[in-house]
Amino acid sequence: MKKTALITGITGQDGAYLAEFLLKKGYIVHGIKRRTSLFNTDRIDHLYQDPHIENRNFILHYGDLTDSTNLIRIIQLVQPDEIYNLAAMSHVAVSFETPEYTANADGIGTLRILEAIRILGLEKKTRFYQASTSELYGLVQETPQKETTPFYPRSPYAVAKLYGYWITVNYREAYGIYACNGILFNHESPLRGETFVTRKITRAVARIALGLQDCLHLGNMNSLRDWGHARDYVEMQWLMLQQDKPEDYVIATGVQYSVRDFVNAAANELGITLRWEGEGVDEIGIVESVKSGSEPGRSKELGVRCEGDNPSPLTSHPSPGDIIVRVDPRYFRPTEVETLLGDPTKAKEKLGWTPRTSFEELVAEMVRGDFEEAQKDELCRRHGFNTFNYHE
Ligand code: NDP
Ligand code: GDR
Repeated sequence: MKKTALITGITGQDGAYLAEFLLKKGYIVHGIKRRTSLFNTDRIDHLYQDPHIENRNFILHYGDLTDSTNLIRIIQLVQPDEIYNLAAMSHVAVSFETPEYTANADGIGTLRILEAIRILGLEKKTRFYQASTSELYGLVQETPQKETTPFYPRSPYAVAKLYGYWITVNYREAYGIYACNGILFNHESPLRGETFVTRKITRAVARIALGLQDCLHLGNMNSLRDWGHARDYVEMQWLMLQQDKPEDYVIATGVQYSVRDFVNAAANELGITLRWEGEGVDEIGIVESVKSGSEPGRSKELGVRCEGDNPSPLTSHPSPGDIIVRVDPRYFRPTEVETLLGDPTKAKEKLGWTPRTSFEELVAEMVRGDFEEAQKDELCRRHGFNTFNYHE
């Protein structure tokens, strides 16, 4: 018998990787997508199956975490063996602007699914994964952070996720539901949303290299994160639901870099030179010039010229000294999470966790993806079509 999984947030970064992973494992995958005025299924279009054929193994339903009756109906219809609750308003900075909605979707949304499992009498059948987050640690009480580290959330997003975390624990203890929290640290990929810092950086660096953008505006350059690859992390989400006993796990690489390190690594990939300007830069005493450390062969392979190469007639490579990274306080958060570093020992021991992708490989893959996209935009521009400058 094939297993059936239901993924909320299937149109997001993790939803797309997880759906692909479960389909390869032979699952029938159902997903909940929101109705939007423009198509929002770019990340999963390659999995799409004609709804008119029989025995599909990839099926989408319209739904929303703020709508209980809709969730109950879908769960009743699907009778899932596993539910992965990945849907959320997942942007920390935006949660300060939409705190009530964030609480509703990310906090109460989790309760709605757990209640649906209970109302439908699926407590013994359906296993539940909750997308918890390292943001729960917020103002960190211990470094590195592990499963027993006390929480101190620092944003409406993190506070909503705190509710999601504890209601998952409570339903496990109260009703015997196989329910787990994955406390995942930041994970990125070429599918990452364009307004999260890593993707904003790789996209901007690629566009700057091709003359499509002239400046990357960032907020806190000094915040430290433990960044892994989403493809590696979704496998752990699945593994958590395959154990004898439901438990909560930290998933992290155990290695930490700053936002500034990420910018440098991305610029290095393309062999471009950076200068920094703005508030916060002085804290470490620089307007910094970062000389490319990438091999010339690699830059050539990507089609970007390093400093000193002949200018191509097709691109407007920034000249040395151009300011292309500027710190802009508008991206500072009312309360910031300055540092996060995970201790994944439990996941290593019990789930056999080893992150497969290094920081350098992650950055390289993201830059390459965005460079290919930027090349398409540059082609459009050359043929007289407009391309927008950049997302904030
Ligand atoms: P994304 O922002 O890429 O995806 C979020 C998904 O949730 C999208 O499919 C989005 O739909 C959907 N969604 C948002 N609001 C609702 C709603 N009200 N009802 C139904 N669906 C909704 O996030 P990620 O894939 O990066 O993250 C997946 C989960 O993991 C999230 O819960 C996030 O908070 C959590 N997390 C992420 C980490 C990371 O580093 N990526 C780390 C730790 C936790 P649409 O496409 O229409 O916007
Ligand atoms: P985060 O990710 O808040 O950790 O939440 P994000 O990439 O948004 O920020 C990481 C750090 O970079 C700093 N920063 C900027 N961030 C953004 N978005 N844009 C900027 O211009 C910028 N400049 C500096 C931030 O201040 C922050 O310190 C992500 C989300 O995926 C959550 O859903 C998830 O729970 C956590 O990771 C773990």
